[in-house]
Amino acid sequence: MPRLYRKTAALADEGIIPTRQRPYLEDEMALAARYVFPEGFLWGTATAAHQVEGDNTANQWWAWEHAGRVFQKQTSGPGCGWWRGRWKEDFARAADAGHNAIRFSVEWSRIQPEPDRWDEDALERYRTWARTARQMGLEPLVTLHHFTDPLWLSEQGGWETSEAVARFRTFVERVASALREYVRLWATFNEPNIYAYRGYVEGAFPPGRTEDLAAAFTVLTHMAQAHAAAYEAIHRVQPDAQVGIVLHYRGMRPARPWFPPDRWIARLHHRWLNDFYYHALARGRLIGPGLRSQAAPELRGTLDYVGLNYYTEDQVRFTLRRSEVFGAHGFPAGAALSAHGEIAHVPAGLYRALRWANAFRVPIYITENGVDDPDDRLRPRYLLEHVHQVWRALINNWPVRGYLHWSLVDNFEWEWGWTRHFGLWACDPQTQRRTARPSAHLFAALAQNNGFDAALVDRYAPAARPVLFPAAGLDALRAT
Ligand code: IFM
Repeated sequence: MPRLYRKTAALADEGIIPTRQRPYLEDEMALAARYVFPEGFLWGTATAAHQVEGDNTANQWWAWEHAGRVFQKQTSGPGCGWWRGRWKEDFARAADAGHNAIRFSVEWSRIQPEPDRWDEDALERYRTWARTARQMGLEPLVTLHHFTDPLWLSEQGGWETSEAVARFRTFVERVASALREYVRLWATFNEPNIYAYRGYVEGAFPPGRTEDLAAAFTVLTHMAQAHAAAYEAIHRVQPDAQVGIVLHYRGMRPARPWFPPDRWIARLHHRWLNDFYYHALARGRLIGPGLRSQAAPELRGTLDYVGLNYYTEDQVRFTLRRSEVFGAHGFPAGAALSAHGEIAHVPAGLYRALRWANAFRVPIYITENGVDDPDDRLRPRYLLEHVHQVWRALINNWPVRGYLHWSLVDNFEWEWGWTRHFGLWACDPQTQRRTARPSAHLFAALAQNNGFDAALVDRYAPAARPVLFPAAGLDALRAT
């Protein structure tokens, strides 16, 4: 192979340039090149009930907010007005923009406001949402648990008690029976690892406990068992359903790879935060805080797909601080950051996350990916460069079936209230006014063209051009 091609081949292997464009080294050829996604690929956005519906008065988050536990004592209030009817205009926004999927969650505390009371009207309303989504050409992906629990469940001890498993199963069976006509893709839990970590180790989520690793692992275990029970319950009422779980994957790399304590703690945090559900659902083993595991064969294989939420990647440095569980997390030097510095732009981390997800040996959906960015300063580039990583995974034949951006509209961001802005559309909670950000148009073009070319990159994120279509870089290579 000539030297130039050897180098471009190396770039292609790195995923820096698309393999099939290897021979096209000229700038004008880059303009003709396109990243193409498979037919039927799902493009859409993700939301969660408590973050958009508003007026969710019967769950533990509402109580937590009203106890003043959210930043600036903010509350979710009327949310984005979905329960008061705005869901429909937002679904229409997505459909008009050419999306073909939408992820939303159902609120357990609305459907079962008390242990022995079911609200059929609430169920009927979710049925309408799912049916309307379908009629609008949006494939609904419905999450059954997204961080909120009915207050009565929390008062009974929540997910620390094994009774929650059977309770959840009953709830899921009811929802699946009501919505099965319109919903094919179900997600049992959203980010159970974050629910357990924030609620029992960090303390930012209810019940606000800190450093209680034992409780966190109990919760993770019950949620894994509840997932398996829900998997079985849904398949019983809807044999052709696709039932998955949504996992938050946070890449963890040693800050100083040459320093063994950094390698050790990065690995430990990876296993705690990322690997629990891999062991449970792909291998049928439950791990505990000491990483000893016990067999749980009933969990194995209870997964038709895996939902992957990826935002950023961490560098972990060993510390003696117990409050950080001996690992201080930071970001790679020089990485662009989200508005409040909580998300670093590390698109290659999504590729690594997908490699990890591929080990489950089931189809993969990106169920969330996005950035807090009110001015849309970083989002267009973030979006394109992450979608590029999905394409890299696809050319390896990893079975990625869709990409759902977080989120459709700005919404209530848990401990940060209304101060974070993840929407393709801005949403002012006071006026309920929606405003499309440039990224809304960019994402519409991605969805409508089922891919993208250099012209789209130049229009929305010229800074990403050298990464995605590195013609100038190749000119430089040619000169060597
Ligand atoms: O808003 C959250 C969502 O509820 C779960 N995943 C991460 C998002 C952004 O922080």
